[in-house]
Amino acid sequence: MKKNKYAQLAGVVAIAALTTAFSTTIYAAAEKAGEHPSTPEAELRYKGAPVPIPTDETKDFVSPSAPAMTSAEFSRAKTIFFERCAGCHGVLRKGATGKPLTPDITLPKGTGYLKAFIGYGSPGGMPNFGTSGVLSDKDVDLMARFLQHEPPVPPEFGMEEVRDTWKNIIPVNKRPTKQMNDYNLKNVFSVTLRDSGEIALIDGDTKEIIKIITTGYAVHISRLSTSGRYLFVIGRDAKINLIDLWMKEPSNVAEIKIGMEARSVETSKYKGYEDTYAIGGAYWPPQYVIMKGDTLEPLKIVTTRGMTVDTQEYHPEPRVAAIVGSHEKPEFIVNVKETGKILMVNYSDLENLKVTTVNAARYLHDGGWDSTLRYFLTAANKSNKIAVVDSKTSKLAALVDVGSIPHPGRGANFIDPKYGPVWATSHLGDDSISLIGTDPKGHKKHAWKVVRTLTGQGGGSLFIKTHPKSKNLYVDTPLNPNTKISQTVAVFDINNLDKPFTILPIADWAKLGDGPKRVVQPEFNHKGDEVWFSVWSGAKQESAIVVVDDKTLKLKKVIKDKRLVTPTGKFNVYNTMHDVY
Ligand code: DHE
Repeated sequence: MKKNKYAQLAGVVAIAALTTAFSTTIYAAAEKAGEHPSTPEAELRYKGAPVPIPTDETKDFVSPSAPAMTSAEFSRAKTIFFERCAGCHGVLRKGATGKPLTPDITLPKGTGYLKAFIGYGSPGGMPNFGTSGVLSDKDVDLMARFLQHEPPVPPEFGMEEVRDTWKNIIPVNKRPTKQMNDYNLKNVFSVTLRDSGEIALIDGDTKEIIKIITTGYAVHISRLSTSGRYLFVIGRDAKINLIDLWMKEPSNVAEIKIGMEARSVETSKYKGYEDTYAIGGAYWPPQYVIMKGDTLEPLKIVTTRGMTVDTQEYHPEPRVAAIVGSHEKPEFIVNVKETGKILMVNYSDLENLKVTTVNAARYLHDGGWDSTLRYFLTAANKSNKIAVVDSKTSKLAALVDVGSIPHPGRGANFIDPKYGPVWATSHLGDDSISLIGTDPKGHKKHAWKVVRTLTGQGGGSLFIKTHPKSKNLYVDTPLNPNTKISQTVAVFDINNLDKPFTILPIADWAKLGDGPKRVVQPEFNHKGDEVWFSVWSGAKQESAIVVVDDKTLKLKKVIKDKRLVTPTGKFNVYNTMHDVY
């Protein structure tokens, strides 16, 4: 397995940095000599979008033993921290993707050490904020001093605050009772327009934009209600928009904020509870909120604060990562990132809430179902493991060792010609693709084992996808530092997995101007004969969606429109409703 080139370069840089005095001249010379990788914009964004918490609402603590700071300096440092650092290190700096940065750790290290770290980055993935020019020398110094003070604490967001944000824009009795438009809703796509805080609804048949709908800040993902009528969209500011696809012109019918920062939303999928409940998982405060499925009226808020799975120490900020709706029980399955625990939240009695805690591993992130929709496979990315939860028995089925920093999205299910049904993940930290056996009945020997490891184009992969009707496995690599890799996609032939992969030049096909043009997140149409890719450039640059014919692997259509600002995730209504991937 090749280690991500960026990580290797950063390693050299960090060692150099820690043994050398920290100065702009050194930065400049090293940059010229090509020693310092500058962290690409999209990678910085991936690692942590700005935390949308107003900095004037935090409780601040100035520690007498830490280096002095004026209140103006403290306030600027706080803003920089929320914009650049909190995504990885956590608002309270207890650590997640990034290392813990609480004063018990930072004070003994001192200002010089911290400056070097912030300036040059580290092999563990800390971006080189100084050498890349993202932070000035003055700001690097400011941050090094700030980190030695106690972390500012943002306010809580309980039922009163959540309810205050709730808007039932069009009450249920004023909504249509049947579909009022002619769209083939099963083949509509909801496309995240990350930097414009909107989604584009695109007709998968005509490839025309139906409508652009305003959503939350740095909008993140979409999910569907079981009936396929309601579309739920969550922004990083924890705003959830409920869009009614039955309206003549699909529109927002309700919205709410479930906290100050969030990433995940899901709906109840168990028989008898279709379209009944929705759940949102917040990063800050660390909590999940259960709502009515057709109005978003908040019903129950539950904190995720608690003890970590391994060392059993208290974590004040365990963020909610992926959530899936169980098909086996009236339960939501909730990944708690920093404690490494998976919660099976039973929604059949919200007054006497039953939560089964499944011990997994740190730090839980994204994941999806196996093809039978019984087993949930999810990445514990800092442990380089996939946790497998049996949603029928509410127990951990296995913890499977995979490559470096697994990042499956929802993963990909297919039949390996030799090993039977498998679920696959690609990785951020290396070029491997791990295929895990998922059939404990028919292929017991292979169940919950990595049965095969494919080698892809490189590290920096975020998403992998296939479809029950497809014979192809698509692996993106948007965060690879090499543009030849980040702007293309690898396609494996599922029936001939030993054959080398084919490379599709997706960004070239889009014929765009300058820009990073990262090719991200394959998504199939309803029929399973087309696969859609986003070509993700900067907010002021042209981006596109490229549609490929799955059989021939030929370009079918490029969707370009100046309203398609930074398209990233795409969610086909049918496939998302039914967990087809
Ligand atoms: Fe995501 C899913 C968190 C950055 C695109 N992302 C998820 C999920 C989580 C998560 C917890 C699973 C949700 C679920 O299934 O319920 N993402 C985070 C982060 O914390 C992180 C690393 C940094 C941040 O500050 O947000 C982050 N994510 C990104 C991006 O930069 C991406 C590439 C572009 C964007 O639009 O922001 C991105 N994340 C996505 C997509 C999914 C996702 C497209 C859903 C994939 C799917 O197929 O379901």
